[in-house]
Amino acid sequence: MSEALVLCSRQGAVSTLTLNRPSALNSFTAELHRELLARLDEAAADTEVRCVVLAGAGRAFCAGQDLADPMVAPGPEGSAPTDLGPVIERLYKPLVQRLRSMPVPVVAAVQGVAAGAGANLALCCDMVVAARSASFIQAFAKIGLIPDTAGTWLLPRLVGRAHAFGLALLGDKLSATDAERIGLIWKCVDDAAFADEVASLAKRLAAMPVAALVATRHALDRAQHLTLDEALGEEARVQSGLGRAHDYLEGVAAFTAKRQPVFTDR
Ligand code: T3D
Repeated sequence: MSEALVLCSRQGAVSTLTLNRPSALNSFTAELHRELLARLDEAAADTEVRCVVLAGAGRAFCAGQDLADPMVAPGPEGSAPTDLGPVIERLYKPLVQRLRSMPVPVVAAVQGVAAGAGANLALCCDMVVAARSASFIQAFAKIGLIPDTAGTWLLPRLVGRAHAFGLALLGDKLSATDAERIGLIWKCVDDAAFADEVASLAKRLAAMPVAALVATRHALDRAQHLTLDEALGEEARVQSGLGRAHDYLEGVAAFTAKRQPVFTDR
């Protein structure tokens, strides 16, 4: 039997999903898309899961779209051009939407190269931790495309217009150290410390009030389009709901009693 395209493992409340096409640097085929979406759906539906880690097997995180896949590969000269629009609509868009609507925090654990849609897949996650030897490439311009998988939306928000343009137009390899320096990712850690760092971050997030963390994701994203007054109104609205939830009561009770809180909302 062939190996699964997405490996799943569980450590306590942390579910780790590992892209598993190492011979093609975990590049995306339609099958890999389907498997990843299904595994994310399962993690979202499993109330015991409180954090998801997304990783890649072998020497890459993900090299983006598999350019050899007949679904996207240009045909011989003279043949009808391939329409990439439906591929984006049918596969990449739902994947981004799934990631951004996960009911738990999602951590990208980037080892090796993250290129094209693979880079932006990582950037779609709530936090990105990269090994020092990892790198990020907005490879799209090199093959005549624009940054997809939310790249146009994420890049200027993460690093500002100047860096977004530099990364997207040139498509150069950005080291993990520089990715951390310009604010593209949360943290770059030495290779030897990488596994422990990811595991402890994921465990820490899983023990936090994850419903509030997810509400924070949505509030930060929404606020990008709002005036200050609108954002203040949104904060009041969201806080109103969270203030009635178990985790707030538990957090305050634990603080008052000087004990560790046990958060359960999701
Ligand atoms: O097309 C659409 O549907 C639109 C959607 C687009 C989304 C996108 O992601 S577009 C961008 C696609 N990705 C790329 O353009 C990246 C292409 N890959 C590279 O530039 C390099 O492979 C890397 C910089 C990622 C790594 O370089 P290196 O030197 O470490 O490895 P390599 O030797 O180039 O690659 C190793 C193998 O993986 C090699 O296969 P082989 O020769 O050993 O049989 C290579 O062909 C394969 N590989 C790497 N990336 C892809 C790939 N095979 C298919 N698709 C890939 N994207």
